[in-house]
Amino acid sequence: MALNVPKNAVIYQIYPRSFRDTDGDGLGDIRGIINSLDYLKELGITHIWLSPVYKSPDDDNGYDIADYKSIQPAFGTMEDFDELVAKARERGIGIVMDLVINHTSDEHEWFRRAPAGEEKYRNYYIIKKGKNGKLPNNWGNFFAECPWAKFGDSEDEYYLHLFSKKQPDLNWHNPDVMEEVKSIMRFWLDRGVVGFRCDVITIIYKSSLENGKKQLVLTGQEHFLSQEGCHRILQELRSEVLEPYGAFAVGETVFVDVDEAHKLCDAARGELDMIFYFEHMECDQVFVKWFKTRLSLKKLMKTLSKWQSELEWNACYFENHDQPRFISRFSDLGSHRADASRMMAGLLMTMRGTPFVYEGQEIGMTNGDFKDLSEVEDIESHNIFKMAKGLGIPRPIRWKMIQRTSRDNARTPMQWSSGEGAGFTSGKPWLKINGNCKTVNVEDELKAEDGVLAFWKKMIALRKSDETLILGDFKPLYEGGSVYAFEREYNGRKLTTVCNMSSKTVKLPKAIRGRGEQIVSSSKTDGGERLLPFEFRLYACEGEK
Ligand code: ISL
Repeated sequence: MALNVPKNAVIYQIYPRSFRDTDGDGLGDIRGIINSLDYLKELGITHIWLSPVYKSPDDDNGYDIADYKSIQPAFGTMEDFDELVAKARERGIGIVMDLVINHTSDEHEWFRRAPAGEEKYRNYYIIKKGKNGKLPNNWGNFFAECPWAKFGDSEDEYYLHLFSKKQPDLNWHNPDVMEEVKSIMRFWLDRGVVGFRCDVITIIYKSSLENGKKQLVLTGQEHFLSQEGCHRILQELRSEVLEPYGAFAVGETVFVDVDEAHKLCDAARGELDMIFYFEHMECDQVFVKWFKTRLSLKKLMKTLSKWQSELEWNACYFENHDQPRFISRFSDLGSHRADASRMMAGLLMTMRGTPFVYEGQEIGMTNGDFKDLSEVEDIESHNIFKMAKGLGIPRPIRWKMIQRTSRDNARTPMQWSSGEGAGFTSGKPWLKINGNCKTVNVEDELKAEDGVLAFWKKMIALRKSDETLILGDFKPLYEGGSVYAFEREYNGRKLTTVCNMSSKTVKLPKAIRGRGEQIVSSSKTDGGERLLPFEFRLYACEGEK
């Protein structure tokens, strides 16, 4: 089986509640996406990955699905969705759905019917008796909750939830669950979607419910992380559902290493097209993501090079709805926001694999400017704040932790203009709009010829048209101080990417001089031996024909 994702794809992630509101309720909607299609076409992207738009009580902003075959009323109707698919297709843009199949919402009909005594639906979930008045096992939970909650009115039965209490885990030992998921996937494929982003896909199969080895995070993971059963499920979904439609799948794979990634992405095994790994998201953390330290450029470069060298094809990303904005991680960003964003565009678009751009990244949006926990909505942030209190961490320190790591940092509304509601909404936005919308917004960027957006457009266009960027192999060239350089090569033609990942002007290292003609620079540079703050350069060497 070959890759189904087109190699020249550039995928744009939309977090619908934060993208564009057209009815004034403060929440983005599908109409807002439809109205933005020309903007996205101009940007040059080929696909939109839609974070969940299904019916949901929104305990985890749609990642708790109450009905997989419906649209959240606040986002619009099924007709709106069909219109989106059709109008996107007219512009050469494919729609990718978020497939959340580790868990449902506790408000899903299956979960509601289970405690009412319907054996069929009880078997859809993982329900277990407690042990002598204690919980069924000692596992951990992603959201720092207890992973077991009382099931229905039962005195001693619990259901497993690796995320919030309102997200009961599905039982993937039950063939009926598999059939339901196939039917859900076909439902959307029949409506014209071209692929899926598979939420926390490597934890769906629990091979036992035994106690786990005690760990600081996620005790029990040896029983649910990357189990053989998960690979079998992916193979079945691929051969029976994705292949007949020629659709692709990108997996969100928590705690994955390179060996596991090979298994998941090896075309011959027929599982996923590519994965989102996390290691490069962890270069500014101490052990867990809530304890942040200075971004280690050394670690970042090493990690990028490792994954780029190891996998022939993979998903490339620096931002999504769960991660702080990447440019905000540079400890010395200072007044170089725009330079850093342009540099990241150059880096992302010249890497090997499918680039994913997260909404707002293309105008250099930064972390939310939250001043207090009351301004943060994310369930994970609130849970961690509570847990840290239990550990005796003083409030100001707890707040600092959340301020820097909260997933809401990337979920602030899209900044369309400097006007009221940032052009996102005419109502009260569901999450505080970043005050920097006065200067960081699409409207102003569209007017700026050498702005951030213009550079992202240029790099996206180059990435889609240049064979070496699309098909070339990858070789790391230089990782020193703040300079990162690598080479892409195809049919003897070589392209060299050089990034200065700091606010200091530095010398172009000797090792990467003479790499051919400079074809792009992100700064107003003389092209000489000095790399300006956060400068990106691309050199081309035609080689022998
Ligand atoms: O970022 C994370 C890992 O450190 C977690 O916050 C995140 O929950 C994890 O990556 C899984 O994410 C996905 O599944 C969650 C949902 O809350 C996230 O938004 C989603 O991307 C549960 O469905």
